[in-house]
Amino acid sequence: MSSNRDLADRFLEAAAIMEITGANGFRVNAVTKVARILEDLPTEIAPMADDLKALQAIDGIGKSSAEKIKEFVETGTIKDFDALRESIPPGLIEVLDVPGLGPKTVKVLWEKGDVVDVESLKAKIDSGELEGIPRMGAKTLANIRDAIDFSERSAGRMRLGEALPLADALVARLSNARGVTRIAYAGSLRRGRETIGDIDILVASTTPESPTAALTKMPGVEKVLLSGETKTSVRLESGVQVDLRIVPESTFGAALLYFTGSKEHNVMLREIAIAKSMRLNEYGLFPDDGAEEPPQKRGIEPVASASEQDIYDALDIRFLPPELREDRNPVDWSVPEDLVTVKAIKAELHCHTDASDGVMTLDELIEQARKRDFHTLAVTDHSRSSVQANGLSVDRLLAQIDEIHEANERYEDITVLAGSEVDILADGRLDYDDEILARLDWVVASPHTSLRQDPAKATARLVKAIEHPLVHVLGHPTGRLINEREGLSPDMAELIAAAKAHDTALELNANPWRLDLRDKHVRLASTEGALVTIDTDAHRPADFDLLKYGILTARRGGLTTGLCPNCWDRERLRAWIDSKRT
Ligand code: DGT
Ligand code: CA
Ligand code: CA
Ligand code: ZN
Repeated sequence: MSSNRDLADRFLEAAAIMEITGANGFRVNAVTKVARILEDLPTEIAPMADDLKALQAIDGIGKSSAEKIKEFVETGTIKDFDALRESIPPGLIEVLDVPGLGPKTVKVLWEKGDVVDVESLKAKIDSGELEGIPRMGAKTLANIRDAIDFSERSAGRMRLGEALPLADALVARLSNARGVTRIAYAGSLRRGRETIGDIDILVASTTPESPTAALTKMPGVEKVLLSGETKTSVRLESGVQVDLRIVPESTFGAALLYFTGSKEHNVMLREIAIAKSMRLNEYGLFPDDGAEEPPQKRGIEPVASASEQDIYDALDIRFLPPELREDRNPVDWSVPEDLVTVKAIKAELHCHTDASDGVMTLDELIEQARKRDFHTLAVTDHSRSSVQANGLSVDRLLAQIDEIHEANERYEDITVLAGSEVDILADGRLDYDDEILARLDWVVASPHTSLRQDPAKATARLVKAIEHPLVHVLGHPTGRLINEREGLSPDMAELIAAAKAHDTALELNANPWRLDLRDKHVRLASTEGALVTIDTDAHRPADFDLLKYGILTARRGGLTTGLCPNCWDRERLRAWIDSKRT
């Protein structure tokens, strides 16, 4: 929906096609740079797009890019880029979307292997035709085949981090429609799943046609799939489907419970109702009189229907937060009182400054943490092996430690710790010597490379980092990127046992591309009593707001504040941190 995003995508696509067709690297970089600038721009560019001078005043945007931006905003397309598209087989663009396949490889596959789309790529790998082509060893080809399978398996499911902002915007828009008295999103989104199939929205309205029209006539709607009195479905240009249901206000709670699901949870609640001689459906909980016809159609008053809480109460079971409604949890399944919340988080322990690949200065980073009332902030830039992320040499790190300690002196209200996100090398050794690590207040150890290692090696590698006496937390343990990269598959039970034994935490990285630990592994860690930190891995100010995705995932795993160091008070957190320095 954002024109900056759409524009950036067109520039990125153009850059990729230029690379495939062999354009000069300098020109390709210039176009890529424009895309990055557009992505990072804090405000929408469309309103200023008719002013070529103002566009060119933005660092990195030249005359020809400014003209293209203007053309896109005015006409919705860019002729030069359309022509580029026509210079390659149309299916080659989707080959570029295969995770891990860059333009250089696609160029080779096309020119030397006659690959024109994903189908021909699959067929030619399977038939062995591509073996022997430059740079295409058997292993590389097998990896490409895996990546295609992986992306096909995840096809159609959108990342939570994309769906939630979209749903918030939809709810805001529809709540302004005439007659709307209640509105909420439901489904897997409300349960906080890491990917969602479609967006479910419930509305109570005195005039159902107005929210319905507000949805079908909304910009960004590609197709109206179905539009009736109580249900409307549309597909957005981003490909995601939105289901809007109009429900009676008096039974909104019953509808919310039903459409939040999961299906398994609904089945369980219905069985509990039946055992108590009642009937549960999306209109309420009713006394069961044995009749065939649904009770609401016979004017029978529900026992409970206005709120979810009323229904749980009437069934005599404890309210289950949406994040925990995934499995067929037994009725006596205990719901922890002190599940983590966004508000309970008081420390950020994994984030980056412009010393490595972040955009914030140290002071800007501290300001972000203070704005959120955090009592502790650990600055963790990348280590020397992460060359692409401008990782710190030992000398730069030592200078930064002093700089951070000086900054810490300036603030009463926040403790600023000198930390590092240290690479875990393929064999489990860390990227700085112990003598250097010992000078840091805080150490996050994370895997960034060799992410296709076999599981046994990965387990040994990560356990070695967990056991290291100077390490506080294992950062994004698998390195997976949702819908994009599978990452390591270590034996999680073994990692969790090692973490517990060595008083080392496992990180739940809140970035919605990562959510690593994933929910089920948080659950295992919680059950075993291992510590789990929740951090945003912020590289820019807005990243601090990604915390909510980590919290949803943590709650799905049943994580309580007692096992989450970010929720501890300043003294308790510091005592644990310092226990690894004596
Ligand atoms: P998704 O969209 O695939 O990520 O997953 P959900 O859970 O959002 O599923 P969806 O959109 O098909 O339906 C939303 C909720 O409606 C679902 O969680 C539970 C409820 N529901 C849908 N179909 C059924 C059904 O056949 N039986 C029961 N008991 N509940 C259903
Ligand atoms: Ca759904
Ligand atoms: Ca749905
Ligand atoms: Zn990292």
